[in-house]
Amino acid sequence: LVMEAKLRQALKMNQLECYYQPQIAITTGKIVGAELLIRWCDAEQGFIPPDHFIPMAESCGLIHAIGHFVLEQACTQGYAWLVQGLPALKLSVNVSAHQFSKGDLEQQVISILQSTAFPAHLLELEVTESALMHDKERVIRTMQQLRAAGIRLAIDDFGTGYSSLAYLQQLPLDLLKVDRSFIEKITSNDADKQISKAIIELAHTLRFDVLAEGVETAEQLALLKDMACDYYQGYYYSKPLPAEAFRQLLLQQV
Ligand code: G
Ligand code: G
Ligand code: MN
Ligand code: NA
Repeated sequence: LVMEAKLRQALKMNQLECYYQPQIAITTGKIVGAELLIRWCDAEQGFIPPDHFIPMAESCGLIHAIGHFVLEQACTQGYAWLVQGLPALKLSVNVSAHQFSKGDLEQQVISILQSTAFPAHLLELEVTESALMHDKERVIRTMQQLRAAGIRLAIDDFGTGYSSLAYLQQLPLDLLKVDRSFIEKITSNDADKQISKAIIELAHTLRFDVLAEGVETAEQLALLKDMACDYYQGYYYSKPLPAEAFRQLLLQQV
C-alpha cells in the first residue's frame, strides 16, 4: 500500500520517465524506431524496476493512468522530434492486458493522437501474447479498430504464449517480436536456433514483419541476418536511453 501511494505520487510529480531503446533495420543497420520503457527513480529507494511496479500497478488499477502517461509521452516526444527535423521514427508503447481489455483503449489512443498531432502510422502498440488470450472476439475487434485508425500493432514476447496459428492469422498485426529467451541461446543451442528460424518464417508467411529482442552479440545478429529477420533491438546496439541521449544517437546517424 505504501508502494502504491508512492507510485501514485511519482506519477503526479512527474518522477516516471520513459527511456527509448532503438530498433534497427537489419539490412541497413539504421535506427527505424524505438520502444518506450518506463523508469521510476524514487528519492529514497532509488531505481525501482518496472518488473516490480508494473504488476503492482496492474493489480491496483494505476496501470491505466501510467499507460495513458506513456502513450502521451510517446506522441508528444515523437511529434517534437518530427518538428525538430529528425527522421520520422516509429515509437512502440507496451500496452498491458488490463488496458487492452478495458474497452476504451481505442478512444484513448485516438484522442492522444489528435491532441499531440503525432501521426498514427508512427505509433505502434505492443501487446503480449497472453493479453490476447482472453476474449478473442473482442481482442480481434479492438485490434481492427486500432488498425483502422492507422495505428500499428505488434505482438510482444512471441513464442512464450499459446497463440494458435489459426488465431494468429486472424489478428491484424504488423510486427511479431521474438522473445529474448530464444535469441539468448541462438548461437549455442540448436533448438533455439531452429525455433527462431521457424518463428521468422511463420511471421513472413503471415505477412508480418519480425523483430528479434535482446540481441547482445555480433554473432547473434549475423545469424538473424542469415535468417532474414527484419529488425532487432538489444544491448548490442544500445540499452534503453533517456530521450536526450537517444536523440543524440539519432543525430549521429543522419
Ligand atoms: O526495461 P525493462 O526492465 O524495462 O522492462 C521490464 C518489463 O516492464 C518489460 O516486460 C516491459 O514490457 C515492462 N514495461 C516497461 N515499460 C512499460 C510500460 O510503459 N507499460 C507496460 N505495461 N509495461 C512496461
Ligand atoms: O517485455 P518487453 O520485451 O517489453 O521488455 C523488454 C525488456 O528487455 C526490458 O526489460 C529491456 O530493458 C530488456 N532488454 C532490452 N534489450 C536487452 C538485451 O539485449 N539483453 C537483456 N538481457 N535485456 C534486454
Ligand atoms: Mn515490449
Ligand atoms: Na518483449
